[in-house]
Amino acid sequence: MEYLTLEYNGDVAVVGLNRPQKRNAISDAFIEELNDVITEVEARAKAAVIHGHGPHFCAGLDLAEHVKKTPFEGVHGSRRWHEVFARIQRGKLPWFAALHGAVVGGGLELASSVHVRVADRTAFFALPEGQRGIFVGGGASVRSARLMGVSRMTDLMLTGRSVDADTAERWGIANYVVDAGEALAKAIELAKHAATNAEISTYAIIHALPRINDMGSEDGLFVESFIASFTATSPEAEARLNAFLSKKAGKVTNPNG
Ligand code: 1HE
Repeated sequence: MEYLTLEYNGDVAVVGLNRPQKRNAISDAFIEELNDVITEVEARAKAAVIHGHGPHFCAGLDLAEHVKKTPFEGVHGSRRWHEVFARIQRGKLPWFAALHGAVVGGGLELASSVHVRVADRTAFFALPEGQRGIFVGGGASVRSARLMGVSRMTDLMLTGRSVDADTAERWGIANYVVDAGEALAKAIELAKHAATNAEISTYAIIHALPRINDMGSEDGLFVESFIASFTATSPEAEARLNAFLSKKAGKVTNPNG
């Protein structure tokens, strides 16, 4: 592979963006390789982690390639990002991102398509498209806006400013903030835990929650009942519920010990 690395840690696939000399900027060929890696990961793993090699997670769109495109090629390019990132957001597996350094433009769009984001204290987040004379095209107007809210995203895009990891956590972009260099280990730990969930519950969590979030309350509650019943009456749920009742399954832990 030219742009990515792929390793396995038990049931967890660890995918590395690996174009550090260009700050992991995403070209057309990079997106196609990511698409192929997702296919491979879905066939073998139960959860996945994505991280960046080098000093940054990802500098976004490969701007050198973008300047050569016609308007129509630009639309197709954006739609391809949507297709590939949708395979992450609404695929078979839960994805976790380990973020450090620049999480910028398309890098933030990629990070917004995963299910849980762990940022270390070196991470900074920005949408500099306004400064570049372009617009977001990898799903940020939908995914990143839902994470942080339209008002904050408008501010980021109009001012081009960066926000740090703690602000990103406050804004709902990052789920966890850890010390420098610790994001990958934390993301793998979380992914390993998610890999032990019932597959059907994980599928419901990653597919139903964003859809219900887009529905009106009554529709959402109605859909929730069917998913709740479908998962709870599965053989796996029966086995897991019985394991708890016969004291063979772990309890929920108190974070304060
Ligand atoms: C790139 C890119 C890139 C770096 N496309 N080549 N994204 C941006 O507007 C972010 C642009 N990048 C930066 O602001 C900085 O590079 C960083 C803050 C991310 C990193 O800074 P630094 O000092 O570590 O690296 P650098 O020296 O700026 O970059 C190293 C090399 O990577 C350099 O190339 P070189 O040939 O001179 O060594 C840079 O030109 C190159 N490089 N970023 C191409 N993005 C689907 S729509 C999505 C829309 C967007 O993503 S817009 C946001 C684009």
